[in-house]
Amino acid sequence: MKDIEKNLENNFLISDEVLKWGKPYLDNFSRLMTYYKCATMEIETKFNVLNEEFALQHDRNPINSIKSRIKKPISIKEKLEKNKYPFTVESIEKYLNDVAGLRVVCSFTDDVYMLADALLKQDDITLVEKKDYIKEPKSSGYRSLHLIVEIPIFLSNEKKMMKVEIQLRTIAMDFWATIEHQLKYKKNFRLTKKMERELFMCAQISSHLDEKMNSLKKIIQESSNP
Ligand code: 0O2
Repeated sequence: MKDIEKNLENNFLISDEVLKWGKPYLDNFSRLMTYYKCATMEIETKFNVLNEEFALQHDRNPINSIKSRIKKPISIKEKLEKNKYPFTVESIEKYLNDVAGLRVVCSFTDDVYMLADALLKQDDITLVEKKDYIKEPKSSGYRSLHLIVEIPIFLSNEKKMMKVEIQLRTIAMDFWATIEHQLKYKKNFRLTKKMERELFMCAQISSHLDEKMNSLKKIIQESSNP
């Protein structure tokens, strides 16, 4: 029990409501979070394999970095409550798609699509939802390719299907999203309309940069493999 409480506290959930759940329920919560962690590990391995294989064939790595995270209990609670669902282990599994999240940062826009296609072709992966914010950026200017996939994890006595959200983006998209997030969520400060417009323009500049880099890569590729 102590371990679970400590684990929850480490995740910044200071909520009597959750501690009131009692040991069996807390155990279920902890077990579910572990399953999500296992699912992100499976997907991360798949991307690492694709990265290695591509490097063998093309002499460069398409993946710059991979980060994974399990949503904090406090964020899980807020998201469920925002959507009027009860904060229970059952609701988490049923209604949330982004408890397990993976961010794959690539060198070029072409790599984003190549990796997404290669992953989705694998026969243990099921696509649940795809949002292409590269082709259709958000009104903020945000660009990334989002996939919600389902993947099996194999436990000692059962196979469990788990959902994972994957965000694929280029270094330029990641730079913009990271800085924009930092600026937007600064305490006691609200961005003005002018600042939002400027951030949108920065997103367009980063998009232009991606296009330039992508076409340079194509020219170099074609001249080295005529
Ligand atoms: P965290 O901690 O990154 O997970 P939903 O997830 O269904 O509630 P929505 O809008 O349908 O909401 O999901 P969507 O559009 O797929 O985007 C969710 C995630 O994309 C966000 O996660 C961010 O990581 C990222 N994102 C979306 N829009 C923006 C944006 O304008 N700027 C930045 N920097 N990131 C964005 P969370 O839930 O915010 O948190």
